[in-house]
Amino acid sequence: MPHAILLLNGPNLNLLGQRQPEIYGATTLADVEADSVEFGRTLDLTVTAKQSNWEGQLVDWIQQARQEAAGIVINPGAYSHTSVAILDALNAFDGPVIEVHISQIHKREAFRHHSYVSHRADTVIAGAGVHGYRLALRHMAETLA
Ligand code: DHK
Repeated sequence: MPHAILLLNGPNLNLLGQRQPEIYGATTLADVEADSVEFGRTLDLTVTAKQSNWEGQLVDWIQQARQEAAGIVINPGAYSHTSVAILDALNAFDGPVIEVHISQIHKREAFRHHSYVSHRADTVIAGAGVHGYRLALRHMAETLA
């Protein structure tokens, strides 16, 4: 039985490929999402990909995942550094949580060094570019095996 995985991307990640490509790369979110679904299939994971710029929408989807997903891969974008609400929602989720940052946040501005989501995440991947999503899915598959 494939495991259902929720892949969540937060604010401004809809602009992947257009926004600061020197930091976030040239790949679009549509490409990342399609690749994650495909790659997930090879790992026996059914990946559902969602993106929102709205904190409350992300909280709603994380709450929904309590019934619908075995694990969550999340790039919370800037909400990593601000959102106790997203942390609280993730704390109400029982399965594995993997936090992905495309950039190496610890090499960047000091305000990006702290992530509220990291207080809950079982695994944190930063600085691997969009390949970080594949790394997360591979690790998720091993964790759930
Ligand atoms: C994406 C963002 O939008 C930033 O606000 C974070 C993260 C870093 C990333 O590297 O994917 O600080």
